[in-house]
Amino acid sequence: MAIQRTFSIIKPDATARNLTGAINAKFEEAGLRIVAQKRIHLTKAQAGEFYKVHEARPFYDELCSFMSSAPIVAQVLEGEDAIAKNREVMGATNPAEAAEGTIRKEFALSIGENSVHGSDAPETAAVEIAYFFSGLELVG
Ligand code: DAT
Ligand code: MG
Repeated sequence: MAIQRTFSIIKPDATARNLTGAINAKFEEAGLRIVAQKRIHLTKAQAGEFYKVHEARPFYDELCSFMSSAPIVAQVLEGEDAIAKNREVMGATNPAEAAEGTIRKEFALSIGENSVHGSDAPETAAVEIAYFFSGLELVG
């Protein structure tokens, strides 16, 4: 597997509890390099656009309200097999099902307020990176 890039978000529940550094340490310990990073406060419309794929789901409105409730940290992580590796470090969507040592097991509050987002495939990673960053902001 070659070097890949994936898109990551440290979500409002985590920035609010000052967990950015602790979560970044998990990424770096796993061999993921943070090649771009910025703290921003999304509008509900911007969160809605990002999560458009979930538009029809019953939790969509709640998800968009949560994602715009406080600042997020948007990131690009780079490394060997970065998409799958990041999903592994994140843990399952529902923290009750997340493996020991994962970010969601240690920090998530609930299935909705689950501390991190990570791309699920190369195609979504490319779209998500481009939504938040220009090429000039990616510093490998
Ligand atoms: P993931 O973030 O693990 O890729 P997903 O893409 O299925 O999970 O869902 C996106 C986000 O939506 C998830 O991180 C939290 C929220 N979510 C998912 N399922 C939910 C549910 N049953 N109730 C409330 N929020 C949910
Ligand atoms: Mg997802």
